[in-house]
Amino acid sequence: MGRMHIILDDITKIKADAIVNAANNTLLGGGGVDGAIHRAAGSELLEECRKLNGCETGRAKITKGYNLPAKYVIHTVGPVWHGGNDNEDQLLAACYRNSLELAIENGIKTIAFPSISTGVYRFPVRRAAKIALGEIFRFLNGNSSIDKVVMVCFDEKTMEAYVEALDEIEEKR
Ligand code: AR6
Repeated sequence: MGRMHIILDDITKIKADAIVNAANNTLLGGGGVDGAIHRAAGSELLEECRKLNGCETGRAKITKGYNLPAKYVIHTVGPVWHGGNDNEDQLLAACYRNSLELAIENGIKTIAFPSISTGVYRFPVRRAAKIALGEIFRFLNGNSSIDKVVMVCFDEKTMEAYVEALDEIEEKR
């Protein structure tokens, strides 16, 4: 297991250097985890987000965490699921990779991710879990400056998908 952890929790409660937000292209808030993060962080988060001019799908931008226990929020935009032939897998992997790269640039050592794209954006969760963990492990193998990555699952079904994906990766080792 090492630096990778999977937990069942509410990401707005996590005390890490950064939590990741599954945002949309406007970065101006929404439902799901995005809504929860904006509510918990307070209106200053939206004020800072307004200055960022949105974010492309697969890319990431950073803000402060304001009233959150986390110091920073890394906002990334996952792909909307259109059946799998619209570059969804590559864009989802890019979300994790670009978020981790931004973390390193900002001296972040502990980071928590939600299950990007598997809510409102309808990406199949088992497929998303394999891509997420594969990308995180690939990144950790090449970077020693990140101490801890936590996948924060909000429901049992999501938790099961990520635990299964982790088991599969560990069996291959
Ligand atoms: N902590 C951790 N995970 C959560 C929380 C929470 N507090 N709340 C929800 N989740 P979603 P997406 C889980 O829909 O699919 C927004 O409107 C949720 O159960 O939040 O990337 C944005 O503005 C699911 O497993 O994000 C975009 O428009 C996972 O987070 C759009 O939704 C992702 O679900 C993005 O859709």
